[in-house]
Amino acid sequence: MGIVNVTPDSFSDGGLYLDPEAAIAHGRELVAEGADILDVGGESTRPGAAEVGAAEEIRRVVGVIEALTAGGAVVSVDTSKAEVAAAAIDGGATIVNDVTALADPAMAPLCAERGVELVLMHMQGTPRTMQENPDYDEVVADVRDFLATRIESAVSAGVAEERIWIDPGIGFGKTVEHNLELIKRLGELRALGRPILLGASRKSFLGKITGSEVGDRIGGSLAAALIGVQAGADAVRVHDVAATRDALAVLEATRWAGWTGYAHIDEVAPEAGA
Ligand code: HH2
Repeated sequence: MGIVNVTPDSFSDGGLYLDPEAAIAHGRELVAEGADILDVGGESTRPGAAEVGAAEEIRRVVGVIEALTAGGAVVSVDTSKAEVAAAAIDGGATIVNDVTALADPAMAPLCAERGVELVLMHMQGTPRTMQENPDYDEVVADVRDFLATRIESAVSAGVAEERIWIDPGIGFGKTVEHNLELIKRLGELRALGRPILLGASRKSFLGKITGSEVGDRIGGSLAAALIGVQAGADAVRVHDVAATRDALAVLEATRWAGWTGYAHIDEVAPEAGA
């Protein structure tokens, strides 16, 4: 999942793609790099970010979504407002990525009615306050229990269970330790029976570990994506699609190394110069 932030203030690429033409070009580039899904958002959720009204969020994302879906891209809309999600679905989005996991009571009924996929993400607190004092009894169990209740709410509002994704919400009300624990033990969330999305790309916990500034966290981001997929993530939400694709291709190839079950193994010629 490639990130298209149509915002002035996102933590890593704020302002770069606020112009719709720039956002559309960026989305197309990410598809060319191998993104299966584009996650288009019009409101930053970084700690302390300004809230945006629905009308402004719609103005930022809908034209971009229309252009990208017209070109064949699969688009998710990164919003917590049902009004924005509805306009995005009209524009062609088929996935709603809700970082508040249904804080808006109209969100689940909308997703049920429109038959779209729904990502439920864990957050402690709100973007304005979430990093003040994150606190858990046991972070993995607490996140799992929260997601279980939100899956139940979505299903009872009529969302088909097979359309639901879950996400531990790396960086949303979590210390460095909490983030690391969640990535390392991501597989425990599989008990909920839903596919897992992981978003660690360029986040500040990586900078705290490596000392790298936000634009220079690709190494840390790739490591987090690989560890996350090894631990059980089904999809990763990233800024650097081409590099992530390459890293995951090596992981995938390594998983299959030595397997002799190919039907036509004899036809696989040794690679020249390998
Ligand atoms: N992280 C961000 C935004 N949306 N959605 C999901 N499902 N999971 C995430 O981890 C996630 C998300 C924050 O990253 P970004 O979009 O790069 O920044 P900003 O919120 O400042 O726009």
